[in-house]
Amino acid sequence: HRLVLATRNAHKVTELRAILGRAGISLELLGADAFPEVPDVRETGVTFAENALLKAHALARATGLPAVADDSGLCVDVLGGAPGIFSARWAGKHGDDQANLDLLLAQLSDVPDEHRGAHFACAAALALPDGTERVTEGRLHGTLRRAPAGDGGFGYDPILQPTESDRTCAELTPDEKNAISHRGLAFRALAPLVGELVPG
Ligand code: ITT
Repeated sequence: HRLVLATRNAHKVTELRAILGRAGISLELLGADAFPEVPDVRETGVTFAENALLKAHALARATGLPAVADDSGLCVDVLGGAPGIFSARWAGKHGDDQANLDLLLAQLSDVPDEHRGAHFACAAALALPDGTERVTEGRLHGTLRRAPAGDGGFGYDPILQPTESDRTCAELTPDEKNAISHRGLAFRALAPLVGELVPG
């Protein structure tokens, strides 16, 4: 299956190689960086699914190849679901994980433990050059710590402790995280659709 991956986030590339590789479909994943001429997509959607589809369609159109994309983020209960689709630029600068995490912790400093529920959400999109599209979603529920812990993963991983775990996502091994993560769930659901729609 020759498939291009519409992301400029190296952490996503690493996780998706592992997740899709294990899903029984071998995929040739080429990052969007392999196509420097393809402009960045403006993420104008109001949902994870819309933004994932925007990214996948743009790369499929530009390359003539089937494309997959991930749009994801952290949704905090007490903030009504924010940062949500704005997770990558919560503190202003796109992709500044440390600043985003520091700002969120500061915003939640007065929130008591029993109200620190949150979840990661991921939409996985597949787009073909002819316009065919599929999208699947996954969530990982947990609670937010008061201080970061762990060196693994990326983004908000050091503060999200999955329900029924005593560690943060950043303290899980990559395999442990992928087994339960929003991204693992979304892309394992997408894998059979890739198998149906993309020639092997
Ligand atoms: P692309 O659009 O190029 O794929 P991006 O990093 O801009 O890369 P998003 O717009 O989907 O991707 O934003 C995702 C943000 O949500 C990311 O920067 C993290 O802050 C957060 N996030 C998503 N998945 C996460 C995970 O598994 N662990 C921790 N934080 C995550």
